[in-house]
Amino acid sequence: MIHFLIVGALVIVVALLTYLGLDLTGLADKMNPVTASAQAVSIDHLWHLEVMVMCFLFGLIMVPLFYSLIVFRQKKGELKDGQYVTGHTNLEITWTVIPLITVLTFAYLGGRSLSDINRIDPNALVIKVHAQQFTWTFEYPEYGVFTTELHLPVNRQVLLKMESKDVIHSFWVPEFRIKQDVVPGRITEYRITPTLEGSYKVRCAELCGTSHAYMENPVIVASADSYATWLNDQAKLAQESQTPEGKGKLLATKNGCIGCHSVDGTKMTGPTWFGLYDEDTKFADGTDAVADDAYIKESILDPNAKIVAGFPSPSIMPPFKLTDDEISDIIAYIKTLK
Ligand code: HEC
Ligand SMILES: [Cu+2]
Repeated sequence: MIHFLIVGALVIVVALLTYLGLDLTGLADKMNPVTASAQAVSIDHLWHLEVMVMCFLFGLIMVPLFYSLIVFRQKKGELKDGQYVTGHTNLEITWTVIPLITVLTFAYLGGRSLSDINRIDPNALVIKVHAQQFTWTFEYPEYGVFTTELHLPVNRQVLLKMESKDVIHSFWVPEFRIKQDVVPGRITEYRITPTLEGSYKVRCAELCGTSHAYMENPVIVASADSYATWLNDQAKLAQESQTPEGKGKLLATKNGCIGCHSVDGTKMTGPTWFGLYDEDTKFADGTDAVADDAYIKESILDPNAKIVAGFPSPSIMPPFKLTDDEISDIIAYIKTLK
């Protein structure tokens, strides 16, 4: 009996120490990035509870193990077999019922948290998300706006309707906690209520090809006012973009080109478009060519025809099926970038 009391006390002490240790080192819950959505709150809460239960289970397993190793060690000269114990109905009932209750409790808490997360706000803002190897494009349907940055107003539920152009991707903003697959051929939904202004990143969380690791775009959560201003500006820009250059810019955004190509000289997954037109381009095989209309057209329709020096072969860029008109609009836009 005395052994049970000692082990019981030690289990509690070890569980508490484990929890304190995890908490001090920040592993208990601080290891998650900041909590930036309403949905994250109940996930964090559940996580915290689970860590506590895990600390207790850790103690419950480790303490009897080490206690037995030390206290019930075979003494010198002791050759007899250990006492043979068999069947203890009460004990068996206990260790069946307690875990059952624990698991059912967590199933209930998990279900409750899931329904919290899926709570539907009929006034949710709808934004379409297009995923493709290897970038994200966001569409604000009522405004005809396409961007490669996701802008969201704070404290308002947003419903993302997500589609993939090619393979399975996964939409993940760690600060929002929730993760959702984006599957070709169907629309998946993702509801989020951002609660903290700031800039985050959406990352693809489903290995989707060679440049999967670079599939990340900015997510900007702003006050309702500055979100509205931004959206109006974008809508105005979209309206004004009826010129070939303007249409080209829109096409470059819609197709995700500017997710890989910068327009100001910054290095991204692909070569910058800044100063590209009419300049000499060097290729991986040592040859070179002037970036004229024909070359740019070929680069779009068949990226593997010529690989720009310093970029991996085969090309990371997927071939795009664009019409001649669309291509000449994009070229008109590229021409303006110098
Ligand atoms: C997934 C990233 C990615 C996307 C999306 C992408 N590209 Fe590219 N692009 C690249 C890479 C990497 C290269 C360099 C390798 C090569 O030559 O194929 C490149 C090369 C090019 C070149 C040749 C550039 C030069 O410096 O000579 C042009 C032109 C081009 N892309 C146009 C486009 C257009 C237009 C779109 C959208 C319709 C687009 N790209 C979408 C990654 C991308
Ligand atoms: Cu992906």
